[in-house]
Amino acid sequence: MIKNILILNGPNLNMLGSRENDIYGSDSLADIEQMCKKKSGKNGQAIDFRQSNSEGELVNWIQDALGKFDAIIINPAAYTHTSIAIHDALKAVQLPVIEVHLSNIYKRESFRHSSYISMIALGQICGLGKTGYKLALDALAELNK
Ligand code: CA2
Repeated sequence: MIKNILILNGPNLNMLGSRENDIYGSDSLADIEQMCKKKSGKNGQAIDFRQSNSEGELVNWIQDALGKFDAIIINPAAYTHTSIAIHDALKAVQLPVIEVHLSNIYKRESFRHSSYISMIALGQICGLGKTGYKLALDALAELNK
């Protein structure tokens, strides 16, 4: 059963809602956390929602997830396109992973078109704004059925 879910957010996502609203929407990360709390409650899931600007901290959190969480939803932000360390950590813990992006990374600059995460993820959701987080929680709930 996938019940306990770690939701990780990468660098600069703490600035959501304060600028670049045309790309990322007007909600703050706290708003998205509240939305995830509501959705996970309805789904019978428990979430731990975190953000870090530090690659090492994200790697530590992924390593620590083993034995504490059943799945990981991650928006690695810019580390999506650069981080072999996050790729390796996610691969090592062997938990189901869903990758989420607020924007459609394939409609943007070419350096955003590749992801080190998607090859180890169950799936990737991008371009649907904050709804992507809800869909990821629903997808994990469906896996229990
Ligand atoms: O679309 C996404 O969710 C991204 O993961 C967001 C990252 C970007 O590097 C990825 O290519 C796609 C950037 C997050 C930065 O968030 C900001 C929010 C407000 C103001 C400035 C940056």
